[in-house]
Amino acid sequence: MKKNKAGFLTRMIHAGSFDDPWGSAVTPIYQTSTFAFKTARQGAELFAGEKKGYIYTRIGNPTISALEKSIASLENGFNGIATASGMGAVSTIYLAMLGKDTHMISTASVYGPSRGIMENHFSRFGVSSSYIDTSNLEEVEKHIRPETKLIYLETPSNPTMQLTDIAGVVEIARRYHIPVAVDNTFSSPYLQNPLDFGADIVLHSVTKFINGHADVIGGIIVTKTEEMYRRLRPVMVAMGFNMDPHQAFLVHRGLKTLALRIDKAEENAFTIAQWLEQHPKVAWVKYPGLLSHPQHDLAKKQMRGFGTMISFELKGGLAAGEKLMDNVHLALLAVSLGGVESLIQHPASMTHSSLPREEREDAGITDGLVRFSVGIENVEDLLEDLEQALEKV
Ligand code: LCS
Repeated sequence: MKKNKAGFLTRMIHAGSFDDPWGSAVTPIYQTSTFAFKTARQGAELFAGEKKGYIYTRIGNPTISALEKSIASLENGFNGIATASGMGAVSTIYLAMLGKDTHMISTASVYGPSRGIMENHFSRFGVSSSYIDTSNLEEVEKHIRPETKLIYLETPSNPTMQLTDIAGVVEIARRYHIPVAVDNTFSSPYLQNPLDFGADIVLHSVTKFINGHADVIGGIIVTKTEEMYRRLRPVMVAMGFNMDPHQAFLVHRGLKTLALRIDKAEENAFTIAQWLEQHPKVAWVKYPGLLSHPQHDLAKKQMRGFGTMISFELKGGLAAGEKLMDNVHLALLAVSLGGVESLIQHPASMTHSSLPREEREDAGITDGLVRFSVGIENVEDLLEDLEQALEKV
């Protein structure tokens, strides 16, 4: 059987692995910075791209390649480009696709620094951007300019849980020949495959669901075509945004239980979202699985599940939210998400604090919004913990 044609779980375990001469069951860690050439001619051929092989770990490494191939298979893409962090993946895409006097359209409520580096740094080099409500397709088309060279989506978005219709945006973008990149961190390849909806590039902070154990920082880009891969990869290599072999080994190990972890955490998240929605002290809950989510139907169409991330606001706003966060004991009060352990945090003062208040509010990130990344603990324990903390509010 061709491994790339197998089911998701089979590919999650086997895709990307290669036949190790010693029969190693998992891809070994090639902890080396450089690779010896057999002859000067072979070295020259590798540099010229005439032969396949490894030269230097910033350019490529077998442990990293195995992870890249494996995630590319799960995203139904051509190949992967692993990076030192999720922000390394974001930066590689911006650098490769944009330049002086070009323009980017992006989802307003993306992860704070994805917007921060554009507005604070790329802007210094003459790149302009429009952060808009990409869930509104008319808005997307309205903001396209002749110099628009990238549409960058995050769906569901961090932390508002807003969805963008990927196929809808792609349909517009194609008419203007603009590539579309999608940050798929919140869904992971298990719940959503943006390339299947026509996107050109998908990226992840593998720090989150793909690694899943809150012990590694990393990122990855997967492209739909070889041409796009050849455009992005040299930028990652030249900028030194590469992943490290040991990092790749850990991420690959975590990846092998991705679906199992998400299934359990999602079951917990569904229960918690419904429970919060009924709670008298809760003003609103955003979870794509709830009928009250404004894009519940789009979630059913575009995603294979509703994920493990919940945003909510208490009736008492920020003061009440702070009281809650100070009193939960089981969920850690910490940023990041997508791990086996539950985490709770306050985007306005933490993950999205780099954005001016006006931009945050525009994007729907209210001061009272609390974000909950649901883990795989016993759901009764998580509920009991939330209940006792809410009693103190
Ligand atoms: N994209 C999304 C959607 C993210 O949530 C993050 C990090 C990144 C990119 C950047 O990835 P990193 O460089 O951290 O691997 N999100 C975080 C969050 O919500 N809390 O802490 C980090």
